[in-house]
Amino acid sequence: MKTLNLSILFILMACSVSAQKLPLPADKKATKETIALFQSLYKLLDKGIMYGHQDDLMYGYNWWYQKERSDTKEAAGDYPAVAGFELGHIELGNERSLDSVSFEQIREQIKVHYNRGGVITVSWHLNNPLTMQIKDSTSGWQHGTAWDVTSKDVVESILPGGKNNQLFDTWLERLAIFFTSLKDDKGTAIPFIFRPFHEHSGSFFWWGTNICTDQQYAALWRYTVTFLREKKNIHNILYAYNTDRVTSLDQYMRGYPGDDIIDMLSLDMYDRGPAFDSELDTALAFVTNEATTRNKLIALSETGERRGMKDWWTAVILPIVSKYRVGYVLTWRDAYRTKFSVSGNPIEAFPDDFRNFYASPHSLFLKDIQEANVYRRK
Ligand code: BMA
Repeated sequence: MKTLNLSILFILMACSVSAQKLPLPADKKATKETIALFQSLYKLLDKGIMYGHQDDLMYGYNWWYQKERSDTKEAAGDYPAVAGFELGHIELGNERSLDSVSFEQIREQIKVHYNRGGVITVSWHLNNPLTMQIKDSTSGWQHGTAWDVTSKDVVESILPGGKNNQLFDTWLERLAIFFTSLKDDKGTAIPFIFRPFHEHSGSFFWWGTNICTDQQYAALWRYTVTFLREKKNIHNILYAYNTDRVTSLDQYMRGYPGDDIIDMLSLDMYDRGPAFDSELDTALAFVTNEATTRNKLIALSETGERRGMKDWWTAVILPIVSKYRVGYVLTWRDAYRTKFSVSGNPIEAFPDDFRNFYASPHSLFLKDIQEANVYRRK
């Protein structure tokens, strides 16, 4: 009897230890599907590297919004595990994004990818609310772009007490309306990763390192998340903190808004030449270490190939990223007909190497994560 009791006790202890090991999202009110996504992604950190592609389901090099189409699928035979979407200009009340993609169609494809069991990530190149240059379709306001860094007063101007605080609230309101509309057929809120105010360590967006103070940056984050969580009651979001290339942890953490806000530590680094290998290796070492200590998810949330390199996927990105607990690697958009290529997506240019990346046991595409049932659907 005593032995039996003891063994039951051990089983109970073992269960509670393994349950304790899985951390929870920062939002204490996160929906159960959002908790499931967070914990599934956490577990997948030890399984392999998901492949993500920006706007994969919206357009490709030579097609524009054709349902079921995907450059990734055409190259490798499967959809990416992570589908990226961009919401720039939703704040203006426009029907199309800054990349001319219809928000209605984005909503539709988010749902499609969710139903397939894929992971969704959303970026937001929101305009500059202070330097008003572009016409807003609804209110007549004029705005500059996300890249307009001509003033250092932007963040201060939208925080409480600033002259654009009300305007920023309107923008967040529009964002919230879109987020609230992301539901499946049963009315369940679709969980997704949101990565606003990205690439903080650079100074090419109005929220960049030298354009606002670290305190203002953290306050901007906290204000935004509090607005969505508390005012709008939105609890299906995992928030990704993000920088561009960095050389130290101190630099990476500048302006970090706090563990109660952030779910994922992510990094954007494009390959601009041979120094990339060691730069990425070093940065991933301290970012993944920090994320592990804080029980956060991890991603290389934007990257792109070295120009002209034919085996970048298998010779550079895969070996470096495989050394660390990186959840996903996302390459940027295959901009329709423009071959816009800061990112230069090498899927089309070097499909054989991409197929080798796909064939690697370390890379995870949609079919691999469908098996993981990341939303724990019955
Ligand atoms: C950038 C470029 C831009 C695009 C923006 C948002 O990196 O691809 O052309 O407008 O992302 O998708």
